[in-house]
Amino acid sequence: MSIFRRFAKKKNEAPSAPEATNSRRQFMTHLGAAAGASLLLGRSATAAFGDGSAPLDKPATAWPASFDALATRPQFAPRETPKEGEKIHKFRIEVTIGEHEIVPGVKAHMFLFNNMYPGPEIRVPENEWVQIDLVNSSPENHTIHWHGMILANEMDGVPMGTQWPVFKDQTFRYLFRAQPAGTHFYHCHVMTTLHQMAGLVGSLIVEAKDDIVKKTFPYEREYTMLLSEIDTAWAREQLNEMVGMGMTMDAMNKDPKLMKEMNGRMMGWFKDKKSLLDAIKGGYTPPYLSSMTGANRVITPNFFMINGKSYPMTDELFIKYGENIRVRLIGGGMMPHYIHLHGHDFWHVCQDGSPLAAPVRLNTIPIFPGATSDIIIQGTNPGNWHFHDHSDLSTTNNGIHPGGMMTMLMYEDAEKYGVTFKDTIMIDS
Ligand SMILES: [Cu+2]
Repeated sequence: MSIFRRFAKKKNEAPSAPEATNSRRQFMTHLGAAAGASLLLGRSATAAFGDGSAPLDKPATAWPASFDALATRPQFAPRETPKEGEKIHKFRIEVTIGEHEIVPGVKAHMFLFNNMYPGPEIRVPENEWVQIDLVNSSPENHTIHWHGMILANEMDGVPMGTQWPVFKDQTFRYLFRAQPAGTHFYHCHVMTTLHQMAGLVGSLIVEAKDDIVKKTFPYEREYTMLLSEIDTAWAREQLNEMVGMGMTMDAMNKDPKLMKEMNGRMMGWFKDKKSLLDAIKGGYTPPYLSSMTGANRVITPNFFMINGKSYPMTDELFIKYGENIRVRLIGGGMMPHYIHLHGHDFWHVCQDGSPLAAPVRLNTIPIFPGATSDIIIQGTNPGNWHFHDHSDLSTTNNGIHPGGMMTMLMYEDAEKYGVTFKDTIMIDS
């Protein structure tokens, strides 16, 4: 850090050219590989270490003119309620336990939203009202958190935080205005690690009224890719334990006295830090010390999915020469993924739903848990191209490559452009 500062200062003092070259050479010698790496990125030393217009020892003093400091304010007051005559888009989402097939021969018992994993994609126009009835037909309790939505606190879906969890045979009605526009998602917030991994996640697309992405890159087709992973053995053990515990909680829910006594003691829920410390003094053992919830072991995902399927059962993306497609990537699991497209660069156009200040050209995009990125792929290079997580662990099924988070970008008109390809879905490696 100090060396960077010294070098930048020297630059600002406008040394003569030979002196500057000499400084750079000394800098390279002293810093060795680290400094060399920056220079090897293809930037000149001047550009890499400050060209005087933005010296590295001074913070920026102005953002671009397009920056709007008020842009994160909700357009509509989140605590408003629908007025007479305003349209409300209504959905019903039921939670059950069922079997989901990840790849042939691998079925997992999971929680399902409307009998699907991931849950149904909810699409609503920006700023319109959305009403979702969460119907719980499973023996565990759940909520739904609307990830990315700016809504009233009571609608945020945090159990013991903003609402009581929704017990078996209960229904909870969520109501909010769909703001802001963009690619978002929803997931259960009860024991999130397990409930989200074990199925309770889905995409929430809020369609912009005036979509800068569509205006800049006209497109007809778009794809949502919800990325997630599961440790099948851990999920199975935990689900078994949780279902048992859910039944206990269900009994408590039916007896108000028991519920009051519980006072958030189950599953590590306490009103505040003091009540946790008091409970520990009184003999309470936090679940991370002696598991109340099954096996005490670190979670190790063994299946990596795009929209609930692992390669080769993942859905392909189709494109034609000259076409733009929009791809909405959602970090719907617990691990970061690094999605890479062969044979193309693409444009990163939105992050967490909002358009970027300018599209960014990439060939690999990190998708962190909880984040969403929209990209535009332009049909510029006919063929069938791999599109996959570049973290190799995530391209396996139960430790065997190929599998996991892989799919293909397929040109429907590839043959017309002379591309020949093998008629096979598995790579023999
Ligand atoms: Cu849940």
